[in-house]
Amino acid sequence: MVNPPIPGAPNSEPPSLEEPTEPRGPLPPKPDQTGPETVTPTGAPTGAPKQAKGQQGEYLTTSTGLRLYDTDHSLKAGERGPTLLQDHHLREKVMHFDHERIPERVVHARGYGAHGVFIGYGTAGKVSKAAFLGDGVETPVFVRFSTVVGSRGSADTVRDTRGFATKFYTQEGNFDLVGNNIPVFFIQDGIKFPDIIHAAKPHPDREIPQAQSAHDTFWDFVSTHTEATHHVMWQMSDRAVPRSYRTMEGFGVHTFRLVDAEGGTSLAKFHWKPKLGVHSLVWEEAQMISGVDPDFHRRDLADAIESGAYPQWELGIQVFPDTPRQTFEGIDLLDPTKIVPEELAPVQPIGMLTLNRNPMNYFAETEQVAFHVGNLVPGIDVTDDPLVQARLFSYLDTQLTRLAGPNFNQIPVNRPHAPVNDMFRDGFHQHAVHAGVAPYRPNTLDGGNPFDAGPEDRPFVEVAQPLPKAVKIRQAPASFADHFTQPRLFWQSLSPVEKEHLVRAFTFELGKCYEQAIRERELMVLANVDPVLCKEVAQGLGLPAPTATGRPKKVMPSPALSQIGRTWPTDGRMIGIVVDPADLDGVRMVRETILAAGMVPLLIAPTGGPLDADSGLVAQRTFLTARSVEFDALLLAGSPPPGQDAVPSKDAKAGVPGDGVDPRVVLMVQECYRHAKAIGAWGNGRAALEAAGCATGAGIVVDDDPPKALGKLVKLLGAHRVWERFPVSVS
Ligand code: HDE
Repeated sequence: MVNPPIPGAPNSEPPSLEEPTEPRGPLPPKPDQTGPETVTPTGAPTGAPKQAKGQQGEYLTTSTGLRLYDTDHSLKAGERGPTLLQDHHLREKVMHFDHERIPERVVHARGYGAHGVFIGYGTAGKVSKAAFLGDGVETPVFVRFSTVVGSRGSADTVRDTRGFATKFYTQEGNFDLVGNNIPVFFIQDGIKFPDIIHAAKPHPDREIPQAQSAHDTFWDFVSTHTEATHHVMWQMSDRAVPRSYRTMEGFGVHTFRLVDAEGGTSLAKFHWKPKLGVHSLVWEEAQMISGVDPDFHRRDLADAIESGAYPQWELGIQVFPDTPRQTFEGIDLLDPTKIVPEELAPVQPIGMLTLNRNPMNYFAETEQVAFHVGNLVPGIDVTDDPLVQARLFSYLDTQLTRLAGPNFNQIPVNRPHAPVNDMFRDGFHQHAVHAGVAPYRPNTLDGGNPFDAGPEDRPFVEVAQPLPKAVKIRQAPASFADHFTQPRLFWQSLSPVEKEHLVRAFTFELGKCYEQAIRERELMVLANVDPVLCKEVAQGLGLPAPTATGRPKKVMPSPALSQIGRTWPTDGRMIGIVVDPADLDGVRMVRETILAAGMVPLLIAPTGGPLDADSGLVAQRTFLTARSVEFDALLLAGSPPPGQDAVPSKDAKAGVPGDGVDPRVVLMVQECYRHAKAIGAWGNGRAALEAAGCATGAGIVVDDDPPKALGKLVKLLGAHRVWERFPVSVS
């Protein structure tokens, strides 16, 4: 189809050649308005449907639909003259651009979302009448993962709590489960939220550090406000540096009240369990990724979904009897700084979440999604946990400013899939054209519509919860006062290597504080958690370890809190392959096996481009663009070059690059080694191991047969890291 000429437009005449960037006539429209075929990180086509690329049609228009012939030049009084105020297109274009940004979220500003589906198992039926939990019921969802403290442009892999917010578009209205990847919170009462966030955000004078808790104001607050201790323990643990959103647990944190079909109630805590297991980065790796690939987590999620490796989480609940005391085994269920160990109340699976579609537009969907803990459905209610009570106010309130007015539920990503009949009218950005004259009740003019739902119509009815005889008071219950028993439970449940990471994290963060008094005060807190933890951190800081002020209660460790010691599926894991051009057959074989197993091979070569004329193999990374932190494991290819031994000479000195081993490969091997990653080699690939000083030891696998070397490597990958490589001093 050829574009019709626009009468009167300057470009309908041949343009003058004097101006270097002359106005250009409209290009012939593209009949197919879809984007390019999508490819996986490996470069293979995914077969995923092409996304629409064009906007509203063939011609560029103004926002009111007027066709434009030129958007590259403003209207001027002559070629060299001033711009005319009359240029309505210039003014509209710049005005709209000036207002493209909306305020970022005050917390959880950096996030990444995906669409998916939730399928109920029906197993929750005996405790909740929520229809979306029914057997085989499919509910569309939108999930947004986030960091808490950093700005929207900060890095993904900072040490922080992660948000895990899910919007279920159920047939009974939207249900939002706005949770985190840590099951407890810093504070017990919502009135302290501004305090903890002000303390965690960058210092107000210089606005540094960005997206970090390693600074004085954070530690000043948490060392004096000891109810934060349990959360701080999790935040200093490996949980706060997840390997991927796909390998993170999620928690509803608060206790919810479930209502069954007969009106019976139970208390419950929600858990998301990732199918791929819970895995983390090591701290040095996380820091390096912040520079090398600040978008590491969002890229990982989008790539996995695009390549069809859909991430999955099972939703589970811990159920407790709804007793007047609202405690379980002595644990106050209204205290959001407490968990109930899974060994005391097992997590019962109730449904499966699958993320299977990337957003088409980041701003429209991920940025504009508005979660709210008050978005509930029949069968799920909130409790009197003072933290969730404050949240019930905050989310609506913040959306008013962030999304500029009260009609944010009309934005496509927020729109319920259930019919809406709300009698709310007008306001900024009203998109509905409401019929009728009587948006009030009672009315006769609209025939009395809409009507109250009767009991058989499944309305949301708050649980008629009897209240204890009480007086108005600004005070927490006595059971909220124990700030150290559960942090100790967490510490004692970790494996030695996880304990060591936790000690290092405390030592690192406190080591970044300027105020000596803050470090000393936090050591006092740690003394009340566990003397070994306190001693180890004190040693790292070069300070004396204080003794506890209280008498520690005995705890029963909860093995479920440790993420180490199990093996997990390896789907979607990245295996870097340092290519040897002399053995492309071996490389091809290994690459195909990796792909067939649902993992992702990344070929690394000295330079980019095809590896040879006819193998079809292409370098995806070069020694310049690759960095070890991108991979979960590393394979070093290499048949012996003609006339040479596969095994390097005995004279090669550990740590000194041998002949022909590029120093960047040596660095890659050394970093993988330091980060406890499995490393494999075949043939002359051994030379790189030798040159890096990593030829032997736990997690180093060598075989002359490439598939065998890969097989051994993948076996190690199931456990995520090779911690046996390093002796652990903390126990
Ligand atoms: Fe939030 N929180 N929060 N929060 N929260 C927000 O809402 C707030 C809390 C959580 O991806 C804000 O839309 C208060 C606990 C997530 O869009 C804001 C309190 C948990 C997200 C807000 C809490 C969370 C938010 C900022 C103390 C875990 C990101 C922007 C009473 C269970 C949602 C927004 C998304 C976002 C307030 C405590 C999770 C300001 C006042 C506890 C995952 O309304």
